[in-house]
Amino acid sequence: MKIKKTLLACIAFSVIACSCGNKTTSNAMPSDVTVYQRISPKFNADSAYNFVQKQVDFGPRVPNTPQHTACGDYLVNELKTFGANVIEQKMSLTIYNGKKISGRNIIGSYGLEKKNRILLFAHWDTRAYADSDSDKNFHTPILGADDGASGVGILLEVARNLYAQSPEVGIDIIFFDAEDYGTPSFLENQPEGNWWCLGSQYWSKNLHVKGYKAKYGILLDLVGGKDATFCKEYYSIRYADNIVEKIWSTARQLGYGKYFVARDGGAIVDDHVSINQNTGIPSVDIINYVKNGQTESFPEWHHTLDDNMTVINKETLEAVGQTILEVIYKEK
Ligand code: AHN
Ligand code: ZN
Repeated sequence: MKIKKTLLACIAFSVIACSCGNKTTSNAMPSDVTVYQRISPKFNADSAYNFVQKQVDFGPRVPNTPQHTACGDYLVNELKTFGANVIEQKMSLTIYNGKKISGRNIIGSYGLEKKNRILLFAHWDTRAYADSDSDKNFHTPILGADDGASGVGILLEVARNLYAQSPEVGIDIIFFDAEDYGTPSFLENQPEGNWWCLGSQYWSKNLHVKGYKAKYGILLDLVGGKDATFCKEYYSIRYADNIVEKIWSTARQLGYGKYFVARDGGAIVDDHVSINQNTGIPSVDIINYVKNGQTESFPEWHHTLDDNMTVINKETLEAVGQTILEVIYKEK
């Protein structure tokens, strides 16, 4: 018994000794671990969740429907309530089948006098087709709680914080329209062309302010789902490698490394692509899209009728929202 105890003590001592390295301190607890001090205001995930719920309560937000118009008006109003300077960019867009839809990009700006600016964006429309659901639901529009509303909800909560406390840089928040009107997968003849991300394509060629420039841009897409994983998306690394590192290392310091993993993701044609290609604003996509060896996948509710409030998770909203706040309040 005595021997056993001595042996255990020896093992315990050597573990402690090892963990202290060659430092001369004899503390059992490592005393040189510095805890990261957040400088941004606390992100309120309950409030962000309510902003997601409010959008979903309108029903699907498919262009050319009354629900879409009503939600757009609501978003303009919220941004104005939170002190943003709001510009609505209305446009006519041609979709994959040659039909025309009316689109509206909603732009809220803070600190207009500031030269140093950061662009934050998400899409506010939802998909007209549940084309990843069972075939009887292919033509039913989706609620897009995660696909659409989550990114906008987080950015509305960011806007509420910007109103309460100004960061050093100027911020532009854009809610892009018609991201999700891409060619349905059930169509046998897939037309040539870039039919996703129509609102951001339009903006990238028709900036709301002549000569608009930002240091960088961050896109939030599918950022509210339970057990979300954000890999380092291909175009984001290609065009904005240092911004990817900035965001992922900030997330890790804040304790959100479980969500922001240090792995390369697949390539996603999303709202950041035309912005990277046409405006020269290096932009990153934070998106729940996982690459595992040869297989790449969206979450299982993506483009199905299951993309409703039951998949939305407050911890995920907090991980993304707090990371964004920290990144922008650190910026000079
Ligand atoms: C592709 O599916 C290649 N791009 C669309 C990205 C997307 C759709 N994000 C949300 N909905
Ligand atoms: Zn989508």
